[in-house]
Amino acid sequence: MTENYSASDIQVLEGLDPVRKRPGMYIGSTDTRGLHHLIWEVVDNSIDEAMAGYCSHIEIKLHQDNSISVQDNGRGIPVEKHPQTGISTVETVLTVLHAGGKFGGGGYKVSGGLHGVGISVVNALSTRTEVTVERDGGEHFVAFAKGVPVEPLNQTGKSKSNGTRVQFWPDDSIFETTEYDFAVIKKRVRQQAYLTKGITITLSDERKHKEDTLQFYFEGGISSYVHHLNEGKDKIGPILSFEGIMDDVQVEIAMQYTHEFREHTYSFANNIQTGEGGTHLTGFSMGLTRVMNKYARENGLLKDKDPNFTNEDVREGLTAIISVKVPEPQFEGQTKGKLGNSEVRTITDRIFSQKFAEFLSENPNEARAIVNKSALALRARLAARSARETVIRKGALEGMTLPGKLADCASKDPNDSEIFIVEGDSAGGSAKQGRNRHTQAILPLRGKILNTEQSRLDRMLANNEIKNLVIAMGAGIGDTFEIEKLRYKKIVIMTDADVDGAHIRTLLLTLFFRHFKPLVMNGNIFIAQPPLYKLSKGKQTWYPMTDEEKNDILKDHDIRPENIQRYKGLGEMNPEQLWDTTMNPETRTMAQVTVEDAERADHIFKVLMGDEVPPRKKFIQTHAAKVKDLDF
Ligand code: 0RA
Repeated sequence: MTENYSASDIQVLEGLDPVRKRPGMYIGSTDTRGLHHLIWEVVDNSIDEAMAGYCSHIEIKLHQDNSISVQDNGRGIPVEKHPQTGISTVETVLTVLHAGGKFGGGGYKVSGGLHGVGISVVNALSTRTEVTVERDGGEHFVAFAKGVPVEPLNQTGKSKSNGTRVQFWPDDSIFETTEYDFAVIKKRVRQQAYLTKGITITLSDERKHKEDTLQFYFEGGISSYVHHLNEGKDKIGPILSFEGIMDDVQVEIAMQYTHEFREHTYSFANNIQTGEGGTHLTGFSMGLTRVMNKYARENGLLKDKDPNFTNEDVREGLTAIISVKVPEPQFEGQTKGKLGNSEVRTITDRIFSQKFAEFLSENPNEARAIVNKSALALRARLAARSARETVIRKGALEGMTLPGKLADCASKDPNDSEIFIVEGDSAGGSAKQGRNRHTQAILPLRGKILNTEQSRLDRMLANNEIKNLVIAMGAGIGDTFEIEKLRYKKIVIMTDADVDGAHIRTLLLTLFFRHFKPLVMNGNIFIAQPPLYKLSKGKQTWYPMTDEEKNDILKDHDIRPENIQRYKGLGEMNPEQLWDTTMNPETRTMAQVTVEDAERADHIFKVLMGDEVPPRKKFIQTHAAKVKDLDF
């Protein structure tokens, strides 16, 4: 370190020390999510540069040593001395918290904001960070270790171009893992490319022997996104796109109806996905409902006796992307995934409804097709309600007599109660004997439960296995579902480690995903992880859950082939083994089911459960061996 740096070192320590002490405060967590956060942080800076109109290419590389580099052809981070810190702007941006755009002078018109913690956080959490800036005719280089400059800013050559390259090596003493997931990155990069018109992003993975390079460029921006989401679906009308600016808030919407039942709406604020929605989504929804009702009434598509479309009616079969750019975004909610700026609601509503109403009145044929889709939804809703009322009147869920097949637990406190949904009566028998009777209930399911993808509530409740499950859970179903009444905090799916087991598990997940989504969101659903093998030698026994684990044990211990048992089903385990390996809360591993990626889950459910057989067949053939991973 040179003398020049003594003054700034103090600042660096003051600046970034808290980040290393409490990384979770800045990037959420130090697990794989937190790790990926580092990339988003760096890429978002380049995207900001693109949104400001200065950058057309971003190149992301995953290197063999698990470092990442992100290169852009933006203006380059300024290298001259920063008036407020006395050190160069590039070092300021890298070593002072929250010194992203603000310190740049001029900054960006709109910036990410959600992550927005700045590149300095990435720097603090990396063993090494290298920054190369091309700007003002020169190429400049600076390097840091754990946030502290170790190679001072230096001009390393001449350059006629502009841009910034950041490469960082995440600190493995901070992160639980430093292994990046290409699929996760790919998905997000694709999304960013859709949202930033005209940008080209390349992504390459050099960690594998075979280099993998992808390039994303979408001429049509979010309309291309809708096109992609609706691929293979039966569409109603063209992709509609609307945009406008009001009070510095920029609104872009692309949408298209399909003959599906489900809705696929994704909203973004400043290119950040708002998974919990917010004012932009509310504005859009309100506008959509109002315009559709008005058009339907004025054109006789809704009769006097018909009730109005609800918001759900007009969203059935809709695929839409709502993207807004807000100068000072406020993110709220549990995961900061909800846009809070109240002015955005009226702005989105106004821009959208005016243009959408215009479209409807100018295109009567398309308008009729779209409105009729909502009318169908309305009728189905009324029919389903009356069917449900009939079912409930007939007492399907009434009395709440617990099903005979349920071996309930003694505890009545949901917080320490669990229910195991077990495939087959024989495994059910073992589980009943092996369980902790005080806290664990067992519900055996026979055969394949009903395919719930397409079925309506009334039909589902006519199915005994499902009815048993619904009654056992005790919280109702559909829009009468009350999570507070849930009788078990943990609902554990326990199926065999074979293709049938995977099928039943997927069926159950579909059921939960479609009809008990709050349970999935709330983290109540688990998948038991029974072992694949039993290995024994003398008095020692091992229960490896994967082939790798088995091989590792075989490497270290001389085990005779006769002492390797592969479990084909849960039924092969005696009650004690089942308890020891799979059910005992002290020793078991369970996978918690999350809707981390609702879109992906949705897709898998659709392929596996939808009425088109060929894709399902192909999917199962391709993934049979790793179906478990794919579920979640
Ligand atoms: C501060 C000010 C300016 C640009 C940037 C930062 C900048 C940061 C990053 C991070 C990755 N790529 C980047 N590109 C640019 C504006 C400088 C000017 O006014 O010329």
